[in-house]
Amino acid sequence: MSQYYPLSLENAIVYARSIPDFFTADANLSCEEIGDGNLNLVFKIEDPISAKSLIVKQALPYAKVVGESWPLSLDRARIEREALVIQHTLCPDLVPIVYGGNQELAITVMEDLSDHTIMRKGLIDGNTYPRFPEHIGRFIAHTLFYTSDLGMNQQRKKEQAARFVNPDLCKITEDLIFEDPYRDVPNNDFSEDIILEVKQLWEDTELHLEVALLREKFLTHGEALLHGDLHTGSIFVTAQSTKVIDPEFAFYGPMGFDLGAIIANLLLNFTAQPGWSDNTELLEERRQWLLTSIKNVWDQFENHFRRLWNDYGIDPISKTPGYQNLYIQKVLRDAVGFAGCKMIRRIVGLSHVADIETIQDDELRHQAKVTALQIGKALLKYGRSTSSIDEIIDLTKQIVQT
Ligand code: SR1
Ligand code: MG
Repeated sequence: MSQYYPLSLENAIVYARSIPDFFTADANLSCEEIGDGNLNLVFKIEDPISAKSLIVKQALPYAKVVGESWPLSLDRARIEREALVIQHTLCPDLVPIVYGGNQELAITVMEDLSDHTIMRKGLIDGNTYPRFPEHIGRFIAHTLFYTSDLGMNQQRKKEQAARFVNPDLCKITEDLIFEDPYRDVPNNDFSEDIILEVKQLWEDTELHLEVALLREKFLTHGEALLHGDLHTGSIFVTAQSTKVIDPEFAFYGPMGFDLGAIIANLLLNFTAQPGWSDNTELLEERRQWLLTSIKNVWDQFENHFRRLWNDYGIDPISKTPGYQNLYIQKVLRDAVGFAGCKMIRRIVGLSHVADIETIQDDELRHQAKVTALQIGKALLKYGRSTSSIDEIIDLTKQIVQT
């Protein structure tokens, strides 16, 4: 029988004390539940005397954002914990340390990152993060390369892929990103002011074809171990540091998916900027920083990935002239298409982004949604023809100029 129960503040403290060599036995620990995500409980436990702290994260057996009517497997806590350990091994400076965990209680205990800010909030507050493109480009390159057939033993990769079969969380993505926004279903969540744009989306079969091709890749292309939900709410930042958290959607999927998530979320913030920048000069400056960051993320990813391939590729046939270029081109095209899907889902489907939703002015909020849909559709339609990231930057600029 399952031993699972949702932790109270007191239980979380008891559990935190069981982590060896962290808190002293006489520490007077405090605990608060700080989770603001859609799916889990997150407790911060602190010793006010030593100022040492850690996080106890517990998966709930249902989606918190919807309620008990949407059951979810607790195995996602194991998947998240194991993904964090792999990602930390590959990028120790970019992923929190895991101190422990408990399978039955669906708990992971990890490093507290309270000195960092969630990137989405930091961007809304107008901050910039100069080291972010190198950090996230390197994170994506290393985690994808070393978990793919290019960088790890191919038989071991199959065994690893089996440990990351993640049906419940993939089903959320399949529904919320690749299906619901393109048809009239109750699960959608959009404001009445964009009903015309949404109806156009439902009727646009040229667009649906692109979504179907990307959905097929998501369902069938197990290229590498993805983070699976790499939006700016899954990233902690300071000016100097970047930490990637929350890989509970991890599974073996197409490499472009994680890159697409980063591109989409920077572009969603880009579309929201008129709601946050109170003069034209600041607006232009902020938007330029976001577009330059998208380019730099891609360039950093590509440079790191090519270097890993050339220096650490394990497979002689992958050194065949021309193969690497075609592979990188495929990843770029997929990333652009997935970015389009991920922008559209945040406007039409369940679970929106604060960058847009918290804009106070109704007209500016409306405009941000319309622009996000325009860019998302353009990325989807252009995705399969993309040959450089610069084209995506130009496409975005053209859309906001017209
Ligand atoms: C029901 S979960 C909604 C969304 O939150 C997560 O962060 C994922 O993006 C998911 O699609
Ligand atoms: Mg999350």
